[in-house]
Amino acid sequence: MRNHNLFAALLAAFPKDLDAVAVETEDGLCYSWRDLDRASAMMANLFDALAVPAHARIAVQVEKSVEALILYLATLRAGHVFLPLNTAYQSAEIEYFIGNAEPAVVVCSGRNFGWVSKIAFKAGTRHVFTLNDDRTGSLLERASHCDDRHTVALRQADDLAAILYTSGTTGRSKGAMLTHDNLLSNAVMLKEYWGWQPGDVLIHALPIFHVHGLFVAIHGALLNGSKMLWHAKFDPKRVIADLPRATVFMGVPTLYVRMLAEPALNQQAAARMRLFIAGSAPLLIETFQAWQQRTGHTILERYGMSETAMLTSNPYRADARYNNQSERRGGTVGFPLPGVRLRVLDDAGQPLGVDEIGGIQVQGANVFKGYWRMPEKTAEEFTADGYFKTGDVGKIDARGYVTIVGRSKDLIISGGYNVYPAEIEGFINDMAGVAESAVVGVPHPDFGEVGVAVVIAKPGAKLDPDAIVADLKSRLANFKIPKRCFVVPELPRNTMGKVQKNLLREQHKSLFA
Ligand code: MLC
Ligand code: AMP
Repeated sequence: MRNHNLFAALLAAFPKDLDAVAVETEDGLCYSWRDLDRASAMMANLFDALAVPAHARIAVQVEKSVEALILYLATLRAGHVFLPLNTAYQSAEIEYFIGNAEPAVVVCSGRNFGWVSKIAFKAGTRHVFTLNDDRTGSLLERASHCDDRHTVALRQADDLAAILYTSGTTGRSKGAMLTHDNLLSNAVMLKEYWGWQPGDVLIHALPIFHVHGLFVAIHGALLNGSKMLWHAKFDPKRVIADLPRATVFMGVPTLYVRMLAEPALNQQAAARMRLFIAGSAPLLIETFQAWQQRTGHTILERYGMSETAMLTSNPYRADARYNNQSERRGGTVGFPLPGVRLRVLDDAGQPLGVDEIGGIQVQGANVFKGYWRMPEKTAEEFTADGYFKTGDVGKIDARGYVTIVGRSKDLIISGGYNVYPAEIEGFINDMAGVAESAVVGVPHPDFGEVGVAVVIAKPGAKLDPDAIVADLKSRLANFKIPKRCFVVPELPRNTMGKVQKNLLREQHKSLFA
């Protein structure tokens, strides 16, 4: 029987020379392909020895490190479900994810062990390990006693490989269930579409708890047997210094904006590069053009989601198998990728014509299996004929290029991270003296968009905007904190009494100009 385990496909793509460098860190530490194989085997054997039940969730909140990458590979290898968590999440957020996912194993950094283990044990998790970014922690200690050979667990195409939590416009976060086939089919197709070739070297500078850094970047490099230059944290100067040793870079728009602010970025620095890819948030046309002028390279913008991995992409080169277009058009996200069916519909569910704006729906092998233990939410997000409603609003031009013009979901994308206003408003509304609040996204030169909170007080109550922000800071991930907070007498409303967020956005649009 064929093994559909994603790790089996990645392992099969390892180069013949297993002693070649697979990952090089900024300190010059080199991990060979053999190291990735053996270390992931040891961790997978540890999970087997613990008798972790098949298809168990392994929740991970650790700093970026090569060992964290190996933990991801080991989870797949042992046939479990990887559940990555943003390092910025605080206890209330972690408590929800662990309570909802009921992981068999939780891995956290040593400094968080106290509070994370308390939450995990309370939720019934049997094993809590630590993993630090300096190659220490109980996970590595325990795995070091395990055999470094491991037979990859047999998995079906439809078995879960990962759960990624994405917040909802209402209510709590939903865990998007991604199967081995969702991830592998997308990765195999992108390898072809983006022309990965022998000798490619990827600069990996994104976090590894989201689709972009974890799947698009890592699967791309591994499936091509390509070396990764591993940056634990994005630093524009260090990325620019590494460009002459690399050929591929992937980043959210903020990374490009920050690199453009560096005088060292020029044609010479980028001369050896083959491809710059951007996504996760809208890339401003100004950034696209400035990059072209400074480096001579045209950024390839693509569009995806946690629920679907990659959906559309500008072309890498003209290719008769696809659409024969070679132009990477700034401001667009390109064409539906091979195997992805994408349509734009009006509110009544009728298909729209060229350049008409409506809701984007998609279908394909890449589209997730549903939300973890939320069958009603899953049903709501799919149409009767099996298309997933992305919540993005866009149009398709006469040549087939897709443009995202907005979102029907109330969502702010800040520096590539999603922030759901409803979640922040819920926390503010619970504060003493608050009658109501509205959080809106406004343009920001660095993060693209940031949240601004507008709050009204209960009659007689006096509110301090700084105290509201401080309270939020103590409870929520830092990127979710509104960059400004205003206490006002009233919120603009329509005749139905609904808060008019568009007016608030308009009012505050120049705050960070
Ligand atoms: C950091 N801060 C942010 C922020 N990141 N504020 C708003 N939005 C963000 N994204 C704030 C912190 O709260 C803190 O504020 C201050 O900046 C410094 O924090 P830091 O952690 O030192 O920041 P920095 O390292 O500069 O991080 C910026 C960044 C990071 C752009 C490098 O946000 C990042 O790596 N973003 C990439 C996200 C990503 O990978 N997205 C992919 C999603 S997948 P204070 O006040 O506390 O000091 C997806 C699907 C797809 O969407 O299509 O790919
Ligand atoms: P996430 O839930 O973090 O996976 O975020 C997915 C969302 O990011 C999508 O639904 C889009 O709104 C947005 N997104 C991703 N790529 C792009 C892009 N290239 N341009 C505009 N928005 C994007």
